[in-house]
Amino acid sequence: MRVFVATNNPGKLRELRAIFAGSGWDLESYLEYAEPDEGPISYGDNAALKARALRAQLEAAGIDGGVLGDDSGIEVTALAGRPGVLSARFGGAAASWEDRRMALLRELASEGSDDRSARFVCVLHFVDRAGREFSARGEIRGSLATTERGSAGFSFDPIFEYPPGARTFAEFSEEEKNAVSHRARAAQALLDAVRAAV
Ligand code: ITT
Repeated sequence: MRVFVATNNPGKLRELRAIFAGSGWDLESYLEYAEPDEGPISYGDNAALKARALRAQLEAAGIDGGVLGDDSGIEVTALAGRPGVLSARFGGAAASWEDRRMALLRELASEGSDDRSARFVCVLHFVDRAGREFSARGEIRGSLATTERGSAGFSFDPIFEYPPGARTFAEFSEEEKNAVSHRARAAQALLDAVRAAV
């Protein structure tokens, strides 16, 4: 099945392609995808917004296929779950991935808490060719490292230790991350839901 992914994040796209490999879903990007303005409300709303926006853009271009939106984030317990749904913009619109990681570690340090626990959350929203909609969520609990380590993955991966105190996601191979990640868990739940509905 041909499925277009509503993302401009190459790290997500690469992971989703690998996760869905062998599922019968053939994930493609749409270069002209214009992302909608995300809201601060929920991962589910944002994932749906992205998928529906891409669906409308594909329809306008006369292209047929399913669409998949991913909204995700990192939630730090000692920061009351921040940055959460605002993770992509944490530290300001112009910040680099490294700036964002450093800003998060600084914010946790200034909180003065010993609790370094954190989780990644992902919601995937799928709209099939007939317009039926499915949504699924995945999460993974770990902890924040004190300094970044590793060079794989993207964004917050170099400071996310899984399990707590062990390697960071940026020290995992892509296969290792995709075996346990929030995104992989959401994908499995989504495939189960879609297959159950057929
Ligand atoms: P699109 O909206 O174009 O898909 P985005 O990066 O803006 O890309 P989100 O709004 O969903 O996507 O923000 C998710 C952010 O959460 C992402 O930019 C990272 O900072 C963080 N994040 C999510 N999953 C992650 C992962 O697996 N590894 C590292 N950081 C992750």
